[in-house]
Amino acid sequence: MALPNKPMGELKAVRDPEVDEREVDILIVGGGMAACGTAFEIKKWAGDKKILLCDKAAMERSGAVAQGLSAINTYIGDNTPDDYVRMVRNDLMGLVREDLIFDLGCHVDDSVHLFEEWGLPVWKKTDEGKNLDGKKGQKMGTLKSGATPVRTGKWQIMINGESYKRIVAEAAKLALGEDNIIERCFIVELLLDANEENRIAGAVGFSTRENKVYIIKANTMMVACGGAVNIYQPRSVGEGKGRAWYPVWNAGSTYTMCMKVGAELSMMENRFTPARFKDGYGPVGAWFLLFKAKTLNGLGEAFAGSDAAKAELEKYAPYGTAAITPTCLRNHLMLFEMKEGRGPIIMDTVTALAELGKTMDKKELKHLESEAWEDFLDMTCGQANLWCATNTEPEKKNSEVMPTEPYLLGSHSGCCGLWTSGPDFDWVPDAYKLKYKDKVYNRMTTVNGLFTSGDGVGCSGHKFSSGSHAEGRIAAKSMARFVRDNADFTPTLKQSNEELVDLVYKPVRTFLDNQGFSTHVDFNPNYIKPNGMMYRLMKATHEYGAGTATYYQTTSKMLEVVMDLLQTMREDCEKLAAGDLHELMRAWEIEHRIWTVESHLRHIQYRKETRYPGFYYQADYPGQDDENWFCFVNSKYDPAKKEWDVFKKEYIKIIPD
Ligand code: SFD
Ligand code: AMP
Repeated sequence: MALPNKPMGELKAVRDPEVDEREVDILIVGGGMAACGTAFEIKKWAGDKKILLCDKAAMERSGAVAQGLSAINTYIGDNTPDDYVRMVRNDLMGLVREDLIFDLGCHVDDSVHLFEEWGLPVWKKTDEGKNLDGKKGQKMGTLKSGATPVRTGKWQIMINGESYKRIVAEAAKLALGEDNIIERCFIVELLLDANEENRIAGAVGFSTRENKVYIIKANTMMVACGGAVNIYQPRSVGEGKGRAWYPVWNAGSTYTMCMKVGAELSMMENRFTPARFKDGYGPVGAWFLLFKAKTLNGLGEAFAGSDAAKAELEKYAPYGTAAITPTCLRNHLMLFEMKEGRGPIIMDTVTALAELGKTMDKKELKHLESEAWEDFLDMTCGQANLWCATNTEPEKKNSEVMPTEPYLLGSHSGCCGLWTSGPDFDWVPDAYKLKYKDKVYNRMTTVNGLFTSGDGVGCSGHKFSSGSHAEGRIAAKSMARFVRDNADFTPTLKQSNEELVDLVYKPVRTFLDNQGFSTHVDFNPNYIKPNGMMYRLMKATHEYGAGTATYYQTTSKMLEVVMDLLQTMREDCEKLAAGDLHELMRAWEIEHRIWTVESHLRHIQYRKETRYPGFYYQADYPGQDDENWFCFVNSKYDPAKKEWDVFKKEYIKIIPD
């Protein structure tokens, strides 16, 4: 159940919180697209089991889809799952898990059909080729009944999606039941079983609205807490700070919590450095694909088709020379222009709208202009605000586009995450099947009973909102089977309740014990506030970890420096202090961010090539080295020995070119 908003200010934290103990069969951590998919599906398969979902926020507006979206980027429609695999493989420079992507491609449309059934307006094409948006689209029937969506690219369809997350969350809540949901519950750590090695047994978290610690035992668990944002110094500073493209609340909890219990990570070196409308972070997809806009360099040249650009792309064949240039290489071309002194990069909205307007009457033209605004109002309203604030009418004034600070994610145009099992089909290589007691469980991590989906699953990007939901549903079925097959398991925690409360409330006690040592509550010889730690992390990654400060470039020596800084940060996290519940959440978020960043940079350090130019550059190892590095990079943190291991994992091609 959602607790109401705070009446005034933050709730002060107390030394000894209440303890709420639960024991369930299935625990879902997160309430975003993937977790909503799981919540919607799970009761059908495990209705007799006890299920609980914990979201750190309120599901109606939590996660990446909080502000809504204006497109669904994965809808297979008349395409085939094989082709979907080819597209994802090319965009991610050849290295992906084709079993996971194919499996997703077979199921994703069903989630889109459900969204429409639940009330999401999907744009439709008329027989005359006109676009019908909003309620008008309904006249053409549903996608499921055969209506034609408005395709922007081959895979994307347009929606009126301001309330997308509310619609999806409502269905999830109705299916699971409000009594089985705890909102505003931040999960801090996962807990392994006391009797069985490498077996998940529970999780511990706290309420951000009450002084309460949750200790939850579970037989099986899904962790779908999204990707990692605010790990690098954002381009937005000062009063704009807090604005980012991906959801600022997602702090790498998925990766950190799973890695800390020993789950294997894969491709953590991969990041997504998106090109976005400068300062407002508005996505560019609709402008490139729907409005057919071009980007120009500072000299007004359409640089992407130039000979210099072609020569640059040829270096990265076959990906660079493919019909659709991979996302990282599109960035690479922008950076190339900027470094050559031909910046800034401009989205030519004026020409695009004028071109489209040529065949339109006055009313249609007005509608087109309103669509340009709605694209942002539906998913990144800050960009529309910025346009207002800067007197930008897109039909009269162009806007700047800029590669942003890096994000870590596994569902959009990136592919970092956990190494998980593929489906149990005969065409799936054994190396891609993870077993527990001789049975394969799709989307299970290398920790028995621990599943993930959405941004959590590594090596299979381009799922987007629809694919994350579908993957949550795929994992739900697998979890239901796991819990039935292992019904005799009794989760037993290694730690006492007292030890767990001590862990979660440590920052509160550090604060209470030391707050009198200085006159300013934020500065103290005996503690550091999470805000200060955030600046330390961002400065380190910005300068040494291939942030915007160095045009996304790092070197072996710089990586050594940042590793050293991270080590000190981790030690200093022992002294994090939190005076209220919001700050306690911030303390745990920064802890999660630091671990996630460390895994990212360890992977970059290990992969001695530059696989994703435009996302990052390892200057000591420029270019791709297929001979040595056409493989996944995986890592594992050993919770018992507190040691990291980073290693290669074989890539297996399943779908021919
Ligand atoms: O325009 C804890 N995305 C787009 N997808 C599309 O289909 N179309 C688009 O148009 C897309 N674009 C886009 C997108 C995202 C954003 C922010 C913008 C634009 C501005 C991507 C999708 O949104 C994304 O792929 C999915 O949402 C990923 O799903 P999932 O479930 O993996 O992550 P989530 O939805 O963010 O949910 C995370 C949940 O975890 C909770 N959480 N709960 C408990 N304890 C903790 N410690 C927790 N930490 C996090 C969160 O509250 C949330 O509920 S465009 O750019 O291309
Ligand atoms: P974005 O708004 O950049 O997140 O992109 C939304 C969707 O459009 C994703 O599926 C992208 O892969 C795709 N996309 C964005 N820009 C381009 C482009 N220039 N060419 C092809 N696909 C693109």
